[in-house]
Amino acid sequence: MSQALIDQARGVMEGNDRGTYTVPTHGLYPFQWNWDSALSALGFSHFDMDRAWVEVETLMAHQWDDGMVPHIIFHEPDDGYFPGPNVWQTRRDVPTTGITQPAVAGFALRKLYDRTEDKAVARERLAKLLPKVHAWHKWFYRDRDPKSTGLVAIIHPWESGRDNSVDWDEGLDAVPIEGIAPFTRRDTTHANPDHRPSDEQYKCYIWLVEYFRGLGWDNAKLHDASPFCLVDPGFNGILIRSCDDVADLAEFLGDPSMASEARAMATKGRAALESLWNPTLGQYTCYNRAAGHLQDTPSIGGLLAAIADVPHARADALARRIALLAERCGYLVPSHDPIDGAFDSLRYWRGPTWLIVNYLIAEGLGRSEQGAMAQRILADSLRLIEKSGFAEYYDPNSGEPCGGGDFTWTAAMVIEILK
Ligand code: 9WN
Repeated sequence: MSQALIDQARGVMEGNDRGTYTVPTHGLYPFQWNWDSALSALGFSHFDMDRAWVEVETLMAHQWDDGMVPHIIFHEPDDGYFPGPNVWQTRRDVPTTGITQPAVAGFALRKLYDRTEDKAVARERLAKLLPKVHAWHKWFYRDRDPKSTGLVAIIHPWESGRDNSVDWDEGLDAVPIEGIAPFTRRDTTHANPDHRPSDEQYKCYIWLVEYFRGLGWDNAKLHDASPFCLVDPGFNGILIRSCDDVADLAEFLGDPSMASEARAMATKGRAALESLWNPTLGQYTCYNRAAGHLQDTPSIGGLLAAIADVPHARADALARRIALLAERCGYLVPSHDPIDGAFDSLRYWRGPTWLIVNYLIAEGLGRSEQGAMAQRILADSLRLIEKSGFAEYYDPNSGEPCGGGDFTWTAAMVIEILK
């Protein structure tokens, strides 16, 4: 059974392989996405190590001069996706968006390095990639944490990778939608509109893009100028873990100065993460930096922080919180607490279960003495695959497949879990 699933997963990945990068799924997402690529590299690493490195190399080749790594790289023209390059107008030779996505690349590189048998080859590839990933991390702490709190903010919901999470509702209330150019969504022609963000949310997304574009995509200005400025525990957790992984890798490469810089960023971030602990919910929650308060939204972002090697007492509490969620749905981990009024079992990041987040949470819990819960999450993930195939995400009650089909990172996670 496992081998059959691995073979199928490999087929999905190969179907979305464009040679030097993968698309998340043909049709709905015809370009290279940042955190999709880093996670897909993990899948490749089990059957084609060279291709795994190439995936991350292609991503990092499109880093901006200031260190930012964009969230989409528009390698080939394709008008099947909105908003395309003509909306972003970032003026790059190969067009990209002007915002970023979760910093998974450092975490992925650590695994690629460990798994590459010929360490001379691994070191050679790493020597070129690691300074780029480190520069990205430094960019985060410079331009997305200008007051040096230890926690970075996102300025657009798309940066989080959890586009329409309930976490962003309050922040989006501060985004005016007047004056945007009329547009036609393309996502709803590929996927069921009931599974996608609402039109109102799309207007906010586009308003922010047009606003940042008007500021010339100058990252030195965007954080303070944005009406949407949210500190997400999951996003920060991934960055903290990647900084630690970069520190380890820099030690392997014999670069003590990079190692100590990266370690210092991780240590400061991990200490600051504590300020996002929400004792009422027993999980981390988002801090609305624009409004100046900790939110109470019970979303998966606060569980995803488990990836950051959090204190054992916190990991234990997160495992207990997930056990509670298990009583409220059929398949862990729902992206929003099913007993909260805003939960929607079908609508994207407002309830459905996603394999990539499951994997990242389980990976973190497994390192924090919560192996039993990690195994339970992975077992639920495989039950979903067996029931509903390689979907973009799943209804956490029925296990029904949602969004796009034949999804690259879902397939990559299956290989990662089963190998
Ligand atoms: C916007 C590609 C991406 C993922 C995100 C997911 C979704 C895009 C969209 O698809 O976002 O970036 O248009 O819906 O939310 O996590 O990287 O798979």
